[in-house]
Amino acid sequence: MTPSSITPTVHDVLLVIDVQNGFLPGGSLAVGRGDEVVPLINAIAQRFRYVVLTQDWHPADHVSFAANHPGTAPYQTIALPYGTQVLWPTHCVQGSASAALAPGLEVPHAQLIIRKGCHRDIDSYSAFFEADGKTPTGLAGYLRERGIKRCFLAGLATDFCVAWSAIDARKQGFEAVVIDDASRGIDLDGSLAKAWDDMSAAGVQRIESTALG
Ligand code: VGL
Ligand code: ZN
Repeated sequence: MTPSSITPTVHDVLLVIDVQNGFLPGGSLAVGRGDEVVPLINAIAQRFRYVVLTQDWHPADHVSFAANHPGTAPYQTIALPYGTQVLWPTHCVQGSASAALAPGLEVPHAQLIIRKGCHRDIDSYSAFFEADGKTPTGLAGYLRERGIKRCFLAGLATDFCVAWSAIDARKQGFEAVVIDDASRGIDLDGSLAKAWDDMSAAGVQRIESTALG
């Protein structure tokens, strides 16, 4: 099968990762050209019967916010019990405008929204597991009960929440396909290239949206 002939079936899901105001231009953790994914995702989503959205959804005292660690600055890293954590600008606080889905996102047939990063002491880039690698969000069970075999992923940011979700999808036994042109990365100290290396090693496929027939 050539890459230009992928037709989504009832065993496929589109995971739309964190297309939220906080990650768009003007947001506190803006991803460069993040707004460009919105019209593309709106179009791609029409091809999928099953669409799941995710929202980064942090309490104000979340451990990933530099503001909650006196003497630190955004984008530096600290050691936490579950591993190294990048400290971020305050973003996507539960119920805030930053946490709202992008106003232009139009995916009315999406049936599930997964909110993640809800616990104060642990971050969650992945739609499947929190950053300890073992606390599940429930998404894997939901997808299995729906007979899903393959996850297509798009959204923000390629090198954090999209990559971690795609790799965890593989760990949970799903095929995983990242739609590159419908995603944008933060690229912190080479994190984008590293994320692609890690995704390739995990068996994640990389396509352009034009490959969806
Ligand atoms: C994300 C950094 C912090 C993401 C979320 O959606 O990729 N990145 N929180
Ligand atoms: Zn976050």
